[in-house]
Amino acid sequence: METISKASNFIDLELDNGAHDYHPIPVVLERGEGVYLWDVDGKKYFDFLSAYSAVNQGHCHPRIVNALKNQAKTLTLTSRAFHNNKLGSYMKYVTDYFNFERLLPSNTGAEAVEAAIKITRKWGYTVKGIPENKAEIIVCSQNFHGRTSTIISFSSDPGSKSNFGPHAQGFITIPYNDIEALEAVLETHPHVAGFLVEPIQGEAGVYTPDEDFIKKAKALCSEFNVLLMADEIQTGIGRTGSLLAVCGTCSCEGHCQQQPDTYTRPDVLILGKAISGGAYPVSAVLCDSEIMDVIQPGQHGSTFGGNPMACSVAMEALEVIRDEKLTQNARRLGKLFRAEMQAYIDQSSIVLKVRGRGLLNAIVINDSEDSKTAWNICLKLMENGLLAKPTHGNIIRFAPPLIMTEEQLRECIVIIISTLKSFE
Ligand code: IF1
Repeated sequence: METISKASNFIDLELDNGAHDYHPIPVVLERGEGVYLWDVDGKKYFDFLSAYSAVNQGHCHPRIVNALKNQAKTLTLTSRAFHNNKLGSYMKYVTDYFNFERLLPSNTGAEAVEAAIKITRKWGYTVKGIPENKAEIIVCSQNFHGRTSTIISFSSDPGSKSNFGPHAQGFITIPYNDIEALEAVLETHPHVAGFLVEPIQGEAGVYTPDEDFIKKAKALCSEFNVLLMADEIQTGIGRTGSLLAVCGTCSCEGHCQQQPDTYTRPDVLILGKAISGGAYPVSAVLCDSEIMDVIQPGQHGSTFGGNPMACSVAMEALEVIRDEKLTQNARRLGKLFRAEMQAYIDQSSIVLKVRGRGLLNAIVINDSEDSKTAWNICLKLMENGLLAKPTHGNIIRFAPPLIMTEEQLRECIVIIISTLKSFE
């Protein structure tokens, strides 16, 4: 007799009582460990989304969970009205880790992006000398930087933007990976304060730009006295096989700030997601004093920003990336994944291409953007024990935790290719 899944009860509770702001894959998860997830019926899956690259260190990593538990029993939140014994050491640890002078703590990625916009605008007025309320920030089409009212004002996705107006002003959109367009805007717009960019566009479908795009963008930003703002919320913390995607394709041990020929140092670095290993909401903006010091007491803040829980969890999560050499593992396994997928794609009728860097990859399905094929493939992958989700239409993102072993990855490749073949 077929067992009845318990999932529908949980799904109905969400449908009956919650906002319908998502259309999830129909699986109800109750436990995670490493690269694995289990649903409420006890079925085991490989996680190939990693909570959109927040769980780079794997689910419920024991060191991160212990840091969470120990801090939770001691002191969770003080607010910034008072000091606490974790924030200063956290700020030093993270600024040393990424080679910047100062850190502004926040909680979600969008919150950090908003802070970066405020810092950049204020730098534009008080340092660059842009006339009040005239500052502009350049963004790229197909961007994803979060879902606040300001951020969706410069989204090019109608679903994220329409009917949420009136939209914020002061943003100029150029095509992604278009250096000439960036230069043309900089030459004709003297009030530009910053260029906000994802080194790889995740949500758009894992678009990897030309290798020298970020380096050339930084050179133009320097020439025109504009801040390069790198949104590494999804691409950072080892995901792309470098500590940061702006590290480029260097062959370092993942900390290539010492190799300026391959590393493009942004003026403003925005982090989130895996900075905490997905165990707690943590985000941050890093820059040097000449930029961060435009913010004076009372000019920015948040209730939870820099709380002891966030500090303890994030320090341990970043230490795990380093101790377990997860950046290097992502680089090695990413190459293996794309090579194996390409070998299949060369004779596939259902997949057009694979692209990505490290363990941030995607395949493009040979069907129209509005087809259900990618979705149906993900449903079949779920049946076959692997969880992934389409980004847009016909693109499926594959982003497992960076702790994956070669053996596990090869097992997942078999699942993915056999599933794809069933759609040939
Ligand atoms: C959703 C996307 C991914 C991000 C980058 C800032 C943020 C994100 C590069 C904001 C967040 C999440 C948000 C989540 C799904 C997921 C996502 F599909 F939305 F675009 F990963 F690609 N910059 N991305 O990727 O960080 O405020 O969420 O902490 O909103 O559906 P957040």
